[in-house]
Amino acid sequence: MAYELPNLPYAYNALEPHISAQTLAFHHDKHHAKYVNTFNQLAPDAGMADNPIEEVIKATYQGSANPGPLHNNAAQAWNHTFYWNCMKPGGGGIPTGTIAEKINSDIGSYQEFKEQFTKAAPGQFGSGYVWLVLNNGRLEVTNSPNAVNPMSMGMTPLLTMDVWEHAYYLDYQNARAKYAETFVDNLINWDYVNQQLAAAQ
Ligand code: MN3
Repeated sequence: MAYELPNLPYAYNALEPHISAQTLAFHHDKHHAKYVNTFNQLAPDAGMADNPIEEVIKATYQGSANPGPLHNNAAQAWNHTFYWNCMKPGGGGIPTGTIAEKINSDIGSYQEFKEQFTKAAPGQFGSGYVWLVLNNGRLEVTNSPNAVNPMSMGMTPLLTMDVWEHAYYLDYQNARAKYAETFVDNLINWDYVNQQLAAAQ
């Protein structure tokens, strides 16, 4: 039961001018495809070809920032599928629905969420991700190195932003903070985040 590379949920140019078609084509067709292929090559040797990918991610996490190739490629396969769904054309800005109320009650305000999320991006040294997670029922903004996914620590991911350079360098060069601000203002698919929150509660 191989993990399949999903199609992007929108056209390559759908997120322009914020993320270019060139970035999405390289990111999905080359980077994400490679992680999926490598995961599918490694899983059978580890006797995990038939396990759900979330199980592989949690079972192979050793509390390390770099738990090894099976973990890294499983997590990267999952993380990218999740990241594509966390964005949409015309997204971002102040959310509606349950997530809006929960941001206000757990984080304080949308402005405070935006501040924490955009600060976490340059705060992640090297490659990694910024996340909005459910941790013991409360929303938290967190970041992680390399491929690490908060599900390995028992949290539920609700939203992620890839802050590996391949996610933004063609469009923003070294300006990771500008990419993060654009992500929050113009790209977040709050409908999808609301779905993740509903599924988790
Ligand atoms: Mn990436």
